[in-house]
Amino acid sequence: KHGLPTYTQADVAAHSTRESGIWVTYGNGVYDITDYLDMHPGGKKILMAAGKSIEPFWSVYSVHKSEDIYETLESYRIGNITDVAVHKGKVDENDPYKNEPQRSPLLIPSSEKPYNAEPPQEMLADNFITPSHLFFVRNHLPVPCINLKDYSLDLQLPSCSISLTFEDLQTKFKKTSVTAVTQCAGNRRSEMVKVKPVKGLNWGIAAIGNAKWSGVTLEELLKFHGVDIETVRGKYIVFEGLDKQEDGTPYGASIPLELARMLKNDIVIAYEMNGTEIPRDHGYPVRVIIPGVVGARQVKWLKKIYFSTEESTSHWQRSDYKGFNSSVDWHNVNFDKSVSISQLPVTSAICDPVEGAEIEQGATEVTLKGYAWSGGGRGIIRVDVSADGGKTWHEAKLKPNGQTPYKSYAWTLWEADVPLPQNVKETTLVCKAVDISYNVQPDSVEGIWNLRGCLSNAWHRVNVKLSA
Ligand code: MTE
Ligand code: MO
Repeated sequence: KHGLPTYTQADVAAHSTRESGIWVTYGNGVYDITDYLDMHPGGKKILMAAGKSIEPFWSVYSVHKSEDIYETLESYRIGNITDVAVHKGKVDENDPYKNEPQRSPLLIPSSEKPYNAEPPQEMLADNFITPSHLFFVRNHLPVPCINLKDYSLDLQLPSCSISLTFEDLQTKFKKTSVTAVTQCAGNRRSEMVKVKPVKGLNWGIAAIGNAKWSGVTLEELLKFHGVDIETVRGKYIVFEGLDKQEDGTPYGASIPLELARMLKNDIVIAYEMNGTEIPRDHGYPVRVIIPGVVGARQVKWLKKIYFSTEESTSHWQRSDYKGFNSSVDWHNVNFDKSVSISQLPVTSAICDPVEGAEIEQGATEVTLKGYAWSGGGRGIIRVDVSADGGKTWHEAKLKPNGQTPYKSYAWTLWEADVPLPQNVKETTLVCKAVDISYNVQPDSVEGIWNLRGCLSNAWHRVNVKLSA
């Protein structure tokens, strides 16, 4: 290993395409795996690590933990890395982001402060339950540091105010679980940006995840304190977090009480995600889960719940997360005139293959994998896929999600082997889903473009290369 050339992380990062060669690192070794790509038993997935460290991927795909595989990798070694230990500068005491949690190196950030990130899309359809460390993160503010001993959830009820400790939540009530999708309103925004620029994080298709949340149902919590959600006065139920803007106003959101009544005991004040405590990025110690509804209302680091005659006054309720027609732009937008996004429209996406992928020479079929989901608990009844840009369609095989058609809060993963067009150099793979109400996805982005790039749910298209 000595005497080999040395490289920097930047040199490795510059080798992430077949043209430049594909390099990865492991420990302080640098490996040129270009010639190995077609031999990799796991296929194209190895490209996720192109230009990066392969270690975090190996810890997810643990079949790699064997001497043989390490030896194979060693045979591709071309050098050593010079700057393995990234020296972190001194912590800036005034930085509001100085206490952020540890995060998986697999997440791909779209912004660091506040931290926003999505997992590699090729990994998303691997698991029905998205592992917590791979779940997308959407933070608007620094992650609050919460000591469980000091934590309380404040309920402002019509007749009194109640303060509940974490232990109260765990011990005084029945534990209920719900498996539900959380999706950011901006998921798939990058497709909208291609039509015309918008304001917002440039999300790919992975600002969505499916998790099992456990806690107390909102209905039970209220009933225990003598409040019947059916008759309580007010028009909205408001949730506030412990994360605060510089002027001290917390992140907040609301849903109409009418919707809360419809969802009844499906709304969960959660203290567990996927069977363990909620990770800090996802709302430790308590967050509200409102299945079928846009991510923005599922307030993390939940501090306060109250009833009101008006919507939450937070910026994110009033001046964000709303839809507009394609002719409205920043010079003529009026946020007050638009309805807040709550239950989301039907969507689907191809997770694998990815844009620009090369399909094996001589292949007659391609295997597509992806997700489909609709808001409001509307189950997915069909996913159509095409390998010729939408001229001919095939039905994907849906994996049952264990929920019922009118209460399908979880996503539906699907797979399809689709015949490939012959004698062409490239083609477009497409998917579109149909929900139980026969809602369909729009065929193009143009007609649904909006200035914030929300609700981007057109047919999902992936261009791939074929070797003729
Ligand atoms: N709650 C608080 N307190 N602060 C936030 O910034 N972001 C919201 C919502 N709840 C947010 C929040 C948005 S826009 C989304 S999409 C989801 O959390 C993301 O949840 P996740 O980070 O667990 O994936
Ligand atoms: Mo979001």
